[in-house]
Amino acid sequence: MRRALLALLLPALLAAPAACRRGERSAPAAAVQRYTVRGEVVRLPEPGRPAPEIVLRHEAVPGFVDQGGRAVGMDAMVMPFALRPGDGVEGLAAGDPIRFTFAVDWAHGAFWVERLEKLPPGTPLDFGPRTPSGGP
Ligand SMILES: [Cu+2]
Repeated sequence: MRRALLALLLPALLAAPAACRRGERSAPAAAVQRYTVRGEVVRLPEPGRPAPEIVLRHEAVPGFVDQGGRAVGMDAMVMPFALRPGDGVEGLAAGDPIRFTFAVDWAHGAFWVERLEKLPPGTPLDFGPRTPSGGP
């Protein structure tokens, strides 16, 4: 499990400036948060672009942690995510309901998708605002 996580993180670590890497070697994983949410494909990556990204609409993310470490949550929104080399989007089309995991590395200002899973057509999704924690 730990090895698999390291394999996922490695590309991000390699992309980080050397000065940055040196100081964070002890606990790099703690700096990256991951969220698994549902949503839909808005726009697939454009072929031939050097840094591919996919645009997704996601449901609210109640536990989303901001740059200051506070769990502020995130409302539903349309948002671009980086795609890492080798992460396929085969079989996906705009409008498809999906479940996906995205990672946030505030130290490097990076958001990227790690796993995209197609949900059955017609899966009901809720793009309303998040329920305030402790609210009704
Ligand atoms: Cu968002």
